Amino acid sequence: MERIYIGLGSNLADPAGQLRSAVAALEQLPQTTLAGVSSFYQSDSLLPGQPRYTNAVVALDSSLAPIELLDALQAIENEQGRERLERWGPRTLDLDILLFGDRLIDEPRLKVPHYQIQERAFVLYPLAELAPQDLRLADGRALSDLLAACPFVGLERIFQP
Ligand code: ROI
Repeated sequence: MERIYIGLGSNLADPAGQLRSAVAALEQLPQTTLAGVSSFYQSDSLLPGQPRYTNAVVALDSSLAPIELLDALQAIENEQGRERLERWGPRTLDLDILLFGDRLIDEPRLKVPHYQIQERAFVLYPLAELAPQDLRLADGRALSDLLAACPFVGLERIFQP
């Protein structure tokens, strides 16, 4: 079993409902138990001209292999109507593997820790709700240092619906 953190995001078709459906789907994954769900947060898109996003983080304990989990996450995204029209386009559901135990993964399909984790308040603050205070990423960076360098700006915490 490894502790895995998944970032969830949506900005189309009832984003909070999309996140709740995704949590229910994650709970059904084989060889996996749900260990925690953060609050939901709203924020403007990093790219202009898109609706606001709702984001959250989920903790899983799983014995799935990373690529098996990635395939399962993409299946959930597809089941929830994700259309891959443009790379950074609006989406009904985005599921990102943020951290996977102590692993450093650098494969074409999967880079862990997620490469933009340090820039994204909408990932770091919900992650901090679930992770131990002294968490270090597999690359040695302390979560507390990343939080200190990424102000809680533009985030609106919405209590878990
Ligand atoms: N902006 C926010 N606030 N949340 C996201 O999940 C998100 N995802 C994206 C882009 C378009 C970069 N902006 C985002 O992919």
